[in-house]
Amino acid sequence: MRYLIRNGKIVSGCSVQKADILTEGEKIVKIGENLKAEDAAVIEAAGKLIFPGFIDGHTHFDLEVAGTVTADNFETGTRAAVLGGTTLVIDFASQDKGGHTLSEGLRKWHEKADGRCSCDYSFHMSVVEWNETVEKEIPLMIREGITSFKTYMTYPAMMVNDGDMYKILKCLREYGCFSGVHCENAGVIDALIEEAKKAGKTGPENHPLVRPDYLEAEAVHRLLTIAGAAEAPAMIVHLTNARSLEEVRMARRRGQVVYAETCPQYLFLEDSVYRRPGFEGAIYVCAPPIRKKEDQVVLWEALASGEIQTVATDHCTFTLEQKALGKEDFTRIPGGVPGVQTRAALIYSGGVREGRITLQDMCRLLSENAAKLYGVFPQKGIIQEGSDADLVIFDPEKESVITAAGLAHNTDNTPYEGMRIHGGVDSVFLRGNPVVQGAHLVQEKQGKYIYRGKNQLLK
Ligand code: DUC
Ligand code: ZN
Repeated sequence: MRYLIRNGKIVSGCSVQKADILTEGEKIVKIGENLKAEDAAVIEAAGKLIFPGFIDGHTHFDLEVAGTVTADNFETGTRAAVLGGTTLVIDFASQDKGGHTLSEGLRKWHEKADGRCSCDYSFHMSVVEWNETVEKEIPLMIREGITSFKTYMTYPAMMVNDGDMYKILKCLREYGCFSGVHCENAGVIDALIEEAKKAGKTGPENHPLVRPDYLEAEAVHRLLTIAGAAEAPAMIVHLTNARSLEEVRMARRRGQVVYAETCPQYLFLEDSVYRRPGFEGAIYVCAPPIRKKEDQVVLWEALASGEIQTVATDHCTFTLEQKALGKEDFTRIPGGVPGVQTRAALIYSGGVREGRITLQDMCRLLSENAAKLYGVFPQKGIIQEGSDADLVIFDPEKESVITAAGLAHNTDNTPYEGMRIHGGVDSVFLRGNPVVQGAHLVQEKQGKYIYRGKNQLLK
């Protein structure tokens, strides 16, 4: 099938240009002015922006957290994703602790995802235990299309010690791969939790107090010291605050290669949400926690300057009933917020329209940089001849109000409830297939597993 998308403004990481796009099968075959293709279905996109399909490099679907399982699985999560303009999600497959292999983790994640996805999907691999067997599996992971890994400095079920972190980063560097790292100081957080509990503090307002910004910044500093010793690149996932960003800057000044990701919850919300009446603060419990207004300002500046490379979501959803598992004890509230469907509209509305970033920045932050970093460029992340026809027709004038009920995700809450948004997704093509039309999902489960190559962001 051929489609001719006419008169839209094509956004790339360096330009915005009016042109027509001709797709054939899964690919973009021609871009130019006044294209003619008699056998192609014509889509009129005058007044619309056309982005390369957005890439969300940080989702958690069908994941066990704190004795429960995320409300979204791959079926519901990717439906929400594609309605929000995301054509590729990269979820975190995980090794289990207790002598398990990466291959077992990968098999599990394929079982969760295969045949269920409405957008393309790929996996990072979380390494939670390091030994010679695991080390030998790295080439196999690369052959399986996994070139980015994840390590944790917090969470007992996931964290590795500093020595193993060093060994992992060094090994990954040798294979031309890297790890995204969750940076928080686990030991001091545990001590603060113990103190809070002893003092009878049980509500969600305590969540940001036991996970303060400086304990994230300390972990970023330690991680980057370890990465420096290993002479390895590193990525800070969900960076939330000014102090952590300063650590990234210092490491870069020392000549290190450091990538950084942030998420909409850190750009649009402030920590007063945890003090909302009743148990409402639980909706916003995620780790690291939501920070202060001053941090938001610094993060937006870092997006505009290119110091932060990508905005992902850390989509990890729980219903209010699940959040209530922590009604008597805030440390039992399952951590995570939804975001996979609202990311692009939020970034356009609050970022581009508010003059904080440009359209080109938005394209780099939501699509192009992630495609390069995660080794799928130029198959994805750019609108050019030969690339996958992953296209988002975006209406810059659409107005809406975000409500949990209006989203396709499988949960009854959103941290952006009631927020007015200017701009939204109209249609989405997934590898040449119109899967969203007029903001409605018209084809499901067309997603395929994407084998990824090595990071190209430095080139
Ligand atoms: N943080 C969360 O809040 N949820 C899932 C994983 C994470 O790092
Ligand atoms: Zn996460």
